[in-house]
Amino acid sequence: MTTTPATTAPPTWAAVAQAFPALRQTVNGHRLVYLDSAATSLKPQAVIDAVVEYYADYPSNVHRSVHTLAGRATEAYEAARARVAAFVGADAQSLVFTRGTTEGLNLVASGWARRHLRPGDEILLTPAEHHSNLVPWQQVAKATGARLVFAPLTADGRLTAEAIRASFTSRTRLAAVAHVSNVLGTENPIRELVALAHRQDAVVVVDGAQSAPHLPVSVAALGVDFFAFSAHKMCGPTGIGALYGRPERLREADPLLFGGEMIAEVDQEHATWADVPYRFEGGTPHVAGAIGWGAAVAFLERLGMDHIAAHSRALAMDAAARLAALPRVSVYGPAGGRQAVVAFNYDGVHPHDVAQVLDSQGIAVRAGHHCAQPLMAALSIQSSVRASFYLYNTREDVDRLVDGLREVGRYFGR
Ligand code: 7TS
Repeated sequence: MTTTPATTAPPTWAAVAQAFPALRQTVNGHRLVYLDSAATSLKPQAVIDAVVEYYADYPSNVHRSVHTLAGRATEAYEAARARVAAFVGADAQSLVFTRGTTEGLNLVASGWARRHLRPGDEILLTPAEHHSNLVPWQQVAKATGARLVFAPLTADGRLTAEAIRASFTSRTRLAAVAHVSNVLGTENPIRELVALAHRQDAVVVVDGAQSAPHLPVSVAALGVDFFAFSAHKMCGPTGIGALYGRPERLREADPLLFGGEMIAEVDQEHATWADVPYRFEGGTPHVAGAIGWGAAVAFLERLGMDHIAAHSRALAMDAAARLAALPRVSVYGPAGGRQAVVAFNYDGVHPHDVAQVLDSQGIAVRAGHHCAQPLMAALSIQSSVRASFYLYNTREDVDRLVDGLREVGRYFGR
């Protein structure tokens, strides 16, 4: 985690919550407690307004027409790129807009790895990866003859620098690891990974889906080659995300989509590509999404990422400790050090039933395998319940979750 000292007092989080219209409703007769932000976050009014303003006032395509509305749309789209790039410590020219983390990881897998990996090369992963950072590499391995290698986790689910060192070989050409786990909330030692990888020119791909919303991130300070993240988990619209890539790596990659707006010159038989990042943005992009994401980043920056990191961490740590103290509840992951998420099970009650009883009390959680089936296998479980916290949650929400679980016990007579 890149920490810069907080220069301002933390916001009043209960007041921050008022910026989110979705929280003004009751669900099943109760004030909504939204604990599913790892799946997608709620959206503040400022983001909704930015999207509405685009559609109402200047709903034009970008990078083509010369009329006034088109100019305004292009300017807003590119301003959003600059803002999102700066948010993760990158230059605008190294930030490709995608549909989300999944597309960004696929772009690296199909565009870069398929072209550069050879039989016998190794791709280093962990057993805790989201399927979006696993399945694309399985496909690359099948297509190129490269081999998947998994760095082991500790018994409590952590990835240590020692485990990375022990799993790295002279054949490792690429490592793809989540910055923060979407199930355990653990933060992985990316700098150590980068230091090892770059000694032998191996490429480091970071899945930032769960870190960008919560931690101050600097891709420059981390030194990663690629970093993929999604707007919708950080107060922005769905359907848009970004892939940061070191410009020289981006230039080594093939585009995923071919067509309009990604070319330099085209004749009947051939085409050449526009420079990065535009060669990866064929077709009309998600203009409203980018503009809304820019507004989301402005919203997060106003609150301060250090404050947000401390807040979501404190809530998750508090919830983990209080849930672990309940009879029949098992919490997964390390006791210390988790960011924003708590996965758990209630002994003898299926996670979906737990989620249903919580929902009947207006508490939204996710139950299932969380798109991390290999991790479920490593934990010797099929599935779990997951509560995930963000900047609009408060201690009162943790109280509601704990009370809700007591109700689960009463409901199922346990
Ligand atoms: N990587 C991680 C670590 C994630 O948590 C997710 C989404 C993705 C990749 C994929 O992101 P997308 O925006 O392309 O869909 N995670 C979850 C989750 O934990 N529950 O629902 C979606």
